[in-house]
Amino acid sequence: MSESKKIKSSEITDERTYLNRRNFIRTGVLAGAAVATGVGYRLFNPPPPKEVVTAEIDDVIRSKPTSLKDELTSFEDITNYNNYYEFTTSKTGVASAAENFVTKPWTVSVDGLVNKPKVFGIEELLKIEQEERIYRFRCVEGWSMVIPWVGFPIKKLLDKVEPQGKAKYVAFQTFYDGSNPKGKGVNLPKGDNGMQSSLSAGIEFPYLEGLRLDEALHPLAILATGIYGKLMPNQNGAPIRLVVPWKYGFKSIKSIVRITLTDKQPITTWSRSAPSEYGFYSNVNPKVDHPRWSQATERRIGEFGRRDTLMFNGYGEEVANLYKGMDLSKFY
Ligand SMILES: Nc1nc2c(c(=O)[nH]1)N[C@H]1C(S)=C(S)[C@@H](COP(=O)(O)O)O[C@H]1N2
Ligand SMILES: [Mo]
Repeated sequence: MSESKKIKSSEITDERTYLNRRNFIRTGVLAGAAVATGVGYRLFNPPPPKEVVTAEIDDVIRSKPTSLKDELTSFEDITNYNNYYEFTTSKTGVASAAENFVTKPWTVSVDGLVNKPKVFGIEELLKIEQEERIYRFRCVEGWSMVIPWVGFPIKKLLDKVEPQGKAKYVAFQTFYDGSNPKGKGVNLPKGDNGMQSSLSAGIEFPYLEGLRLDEALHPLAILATGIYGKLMPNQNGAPIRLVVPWKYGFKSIKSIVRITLTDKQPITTWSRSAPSEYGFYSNVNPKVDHPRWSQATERRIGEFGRRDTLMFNGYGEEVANLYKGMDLSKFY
């Protein structure tokens, strides 16, 4: 039995709002109701997913052995305890639900306030020098992992398109083929990839995220193409996803198809869904509690007991200067 399966549902909080949960129950969507009750959570868990088979990435520049002392979370836990609402809201069910997700061919459009907008094929992005980055990963729900990502600083991609002086923000968008992207609550049939409707997931799709341009240009912010030296498994956001280690996990948007430079703060999925619970910044902060639970401690997957949550997830020395003079309880 993997460590992740030992986690009791009563120990995990859920990113969705109470309001959303009630909607699920009222509309009789089983998956939603299952998560809401806690008991049902286990009841509706699908059988354990098959092991992920994915290709090795060649020529990864290994991170320095000293980069992080924490023990790595196992490949099994990283690939079988996921949040990817387009597929399912059951964390242990994402791996099997995303099994048939087709991520080849794949393109990422980089556009907006740039001098050289371009549609990049994934092959081209995989030719950018790939580095291993071992980062702590902290979900807003109160669990954490240590993940050996493979990827490259977003800056390397943004440099290619030459952001204009007016560009202040970067908006990211996830692939979506599950239902009508325009209509919240429009429950159209599933696409071929096995994604579900916004209605059953409880958040609007396509999933949107954003960063301030200076955050995106920070050397710790990466576009990840793999984990443990292998190409990104579907459930972790194949073929390319964002990783911003000092922010809560929901900022790390998966399966990116579009990156747009803008002069206005972009709409982001979770803050649109529950503005009082999720802000644009979402920096890990043990002193600013979520309205429904404390953020002071966290449960490291694979460990027993809880650890203290670190300011900026332990990356304060590198990133605190990005937020100088900002009241972080206001800009949460
Ligand atoms: N497109 C998309 N990206 C997403 C999510 C999602 O549901 N859809 N979930 C987010 C949340 S809440 C977390 S904690 C991380 C989980 O990443 P992991 O499954 O690789 O650990 O992905 C983030 N990115
Ligand atoms: Mo999360």
